[in-house]
Order: sequence, then structure tokens, then C-alpha cells
Amino acid sequence: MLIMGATGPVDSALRRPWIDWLHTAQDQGALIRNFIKYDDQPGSADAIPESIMRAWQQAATAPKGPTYVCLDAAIQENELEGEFEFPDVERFQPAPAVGPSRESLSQLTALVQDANNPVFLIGKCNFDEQDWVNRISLVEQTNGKMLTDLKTHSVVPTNHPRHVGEPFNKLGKYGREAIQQADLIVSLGWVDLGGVLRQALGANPVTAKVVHVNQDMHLHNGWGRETFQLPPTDLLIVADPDETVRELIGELGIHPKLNEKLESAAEFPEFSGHLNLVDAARELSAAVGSQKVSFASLARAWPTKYWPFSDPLSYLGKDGGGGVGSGPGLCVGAALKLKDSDRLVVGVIGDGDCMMGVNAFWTAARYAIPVLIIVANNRSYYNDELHQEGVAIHRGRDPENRWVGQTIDHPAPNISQIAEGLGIESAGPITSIDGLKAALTHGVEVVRGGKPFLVDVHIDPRHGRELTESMAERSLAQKG
Ligand SMILES: Cc1ncc(C[n+]2csc(CCOP(=O)(O)OP(=O)(O)O)c2C)c(N)n1
Ligand SMILES: [Mg+2]
Repeated sequence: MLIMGATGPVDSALRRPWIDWLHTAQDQGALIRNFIKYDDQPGSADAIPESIMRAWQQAATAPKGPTYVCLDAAIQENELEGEFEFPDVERFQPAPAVGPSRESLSQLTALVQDANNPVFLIGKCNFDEQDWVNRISLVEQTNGKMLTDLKTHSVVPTNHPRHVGEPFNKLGKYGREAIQQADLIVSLGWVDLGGVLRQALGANPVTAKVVHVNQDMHLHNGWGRETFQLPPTDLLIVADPDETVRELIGELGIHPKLNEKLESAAEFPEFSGHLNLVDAARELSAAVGSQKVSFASLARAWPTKYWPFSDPLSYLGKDGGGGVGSGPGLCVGAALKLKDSDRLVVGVIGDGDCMMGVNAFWTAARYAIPVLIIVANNRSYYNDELHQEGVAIHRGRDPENRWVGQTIDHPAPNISQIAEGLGIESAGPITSIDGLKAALTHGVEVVRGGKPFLVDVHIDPRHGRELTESMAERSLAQKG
């Protein structure tokens, strides 16, 4: 993503008293330079095209990431002196994806050929349909297993017989066993390989051979720790994962073809009496019918086993770290991109996340961006209640006060009214299964008609969220 911003006039002689001084920073890019790829502040109008083309080239060349161009207000407002020359943008394109070196490819091929029990951790891959087939073919024809998580968008069908467990936030039992039993672990762009090995093996040594195909080291500097734990690797390949798969299947003589039958999704259970995300998924699925859905965001505890990801656009992935307030903007942005496609875009977001970013809904209303927002409203920053409970238990205190500072209740904000106030048609608060059915059926119709719709569902706070997601985990991490 290329982001553009502005500063007040760098030339102090041009600053209006007070306000322009307030709006001027000596080096604005410094604020975010630690966690973007590149930034610039062009010093004249003539310098702007090059600045923007370079920033885009950097952003869109792998490993992709955000860049920033800051435009001096004085340059924006000054009259141009002559004709403005626009360069031929075609000649300033980002670089294409790169594959592995010949030597790495032959080492990788040998490792895969020698493995009896390879596990593929499939992460940051692309949206291409052919590459989707390539990945599955690789796993099927090497007699492998595959794991996916919810950090990255859908990259293989999650109901494939070789897909272990569900795409996860936290590694589950079956995933752990698969990694423990593997003799070869191949990460294809996996985010946090060190962390998943740690979750699977604790402090035990990693005896399987490990291959990590990813380019993230070119994104990291010393500021943040998005490097995650350093995984041991027998072969580190700094290249595009899909390009690597393409070349690898060529070497292995694999013909890209889907051989194995997908499993049918688990049957939705009946309504339990307490509204939760299983009910939201069941009723949404009924309302949508056969139309393909793109989930732009999924609140925790969304039950993927009843609704497997079936193509590259089924699930669009997550913001980097679960940033509260990112949900509404991400959903509206994704729906804008998919506006004229055959997809129904749905965002399932927490109430805390929603409340921090509601202004995006006005944009959806103003520009008729069709998106169905489902608010999994547990009237709480529930994630942090779990943290507080974990700490309380750890310190031998009663966890009954875990709600302090975290519940969003008494009064519970009427999110449906907020959405209406921003120009979005909406239903809620929904507190009954019949209300939920009606709201989702109507909501899907509105979205199909080209408009946004929000359903505020009051879910049972305890649904699907466990203390093991909390800080109680930290003592586990320390003990290994
Ligand atoms: C900007 C920001 N602030 C704080 C956090 C820490 N945090 C993670 S999840 C969470 C609660 C989110 O509440 P909600 O969206 O309602 O989801 P819930 O946990 O209730 O399902 C908080 C505060 C964060 N991730 N990002
Ligand atoms: Mg919540």
C-alpha cells in the first residue's frame, strides 16, 4: 500500500501563523519509518512523480509492504511554473516474483523426495487460481499434510483430506501431532514459523528437517519483533513461495491436478439456546445459499469447520496483529475491491473493534459499497477479560473482577443505531434466533442490491473463547 500524507510548508516563510506551524514536522516520515518499507518527502512539484513511482515500486515488489510519501502543503498549493511532464509509468513497474536459486531448488527437491512424512505450513501465498491448484497437487502427490492459520488469506481448501484440523489462531491438537510426527516441515510463507514449532514441540529440539520459504527478512529491522522466534532451518529460501512451488512441482514431475475428493463440511448443530457465532454462521449460510462469500474479517471463534474455505477469496486474512479498530475499514476496503465481482463480502468483527473504527461505515454508505457487517457483540473487550482472568488465577486472586475496564456494557452501545446514524441500514441489537434469521436474510438482500448492511448480534460472551488464549499461556511459553 502506498500511503500519501502531508505536512505544513517546510519553508517557514510560507507558514501562516499558528496553524501551519502546528501542522509542520521536521521529519514526519520518522514517525512511521520503523515499520514501513520506504518513505519520501519530495522537495518540489517536479520531484513528485519520481517519488511516487519509486514508493509504489518499493511497496509492490516482494516482500510487499507499506510506503509513505509526504507532500509539503506549500508545494501542493503553489502554482506550477510551466507545463508538467508526466513520465511513462509503464517503465517504472514493480519487480516480478522471484523463485529459488538453482542450488536451493535442487536441495529442496531432494529433501521432499527423501521425506516420508512432509508437512507443509502454507502461509503468505498469492490469490492465483493456478497456484492454488499447484499447492494442493504438491501436498497430494508428495503424500504430505498441510496446515493453515487465520493470519493469512485462504490458500488451500480447508476441507481437503490432507488439511489438518481447522485454520487456526492457536495451534490445536491435530496440528501439533502432525508437526511432531513430520520428518520434513516446509513453510511456504508461514508467518511465525519459530512460534508454531515452539507450540508443537515446546523446548524439545526440532528433529525434522525444516525448510522456510519466505522473504520477510527484507521487511524487518531492529525496531519491532515481527521477526518472531528464529526458527532453525536446514534450508532457508528467500523467494516467492508460489514461484518456488511452481518450480518444485516441475522438478518433481508433478502434474498439477486435483486428485483427492474434498470432505463435506460438518453439519451445523441446532440452536443451543444461547446466541453465538455458530448460529450466525448457520443462519448466514442459509441466507446466502450458493453465492460465494468472501470473509473480509472473522472474529475469534468463527466456526470454520462448518463453512470451509474453498477458493483464494473465501477468506481475506487478518490485519497483522489484531489491531482493535481495523475491522470496519478492512471490511469496507475489501468490499470496495470486490464490488463488481460475484462475491458477497461479509465482515465478522468484535464490538470493541467495531466501536473503534465505525467512521468507515459512512464511507460505505456514501459510496454504496456492498458489505455485510456482522458484529459479534459480547459487550466487552473480551480478549482482555481473559488476560485479566489469567493474571488473577496466576496470582491466586478471585477472577470475578476480570470485567473491570473491559466490559462495554451498562449501557451497551446500540451499534445498530450508530450504523444507522452513519447512513447504513442495520438490524439490532439481535437477541433471538428468529431475529437473527430475519436480519441476515434481509441483510443479504440489501447487500445484493448494492448497499452496506450491519447486523448487531448480542452473542453469549463465553462462546468459543477460552482462557488458554490469554496470558495464562505465558507461563506455558516460559516453561516450554
Ligand atoms: C489498537 C489495539 N488496542 C488494544 C489491543 C489489545 N486487544 C486485543 S483484542 C482486544 C479486545 C477486542 O474486543 P472485541 O473486538 O470486542 O473482541 P472480543 O475479544 O470481545 O471478541 C484488545 C483490547 C489491540 N489488539 N489493538
Ligand atoms: Mg467484544
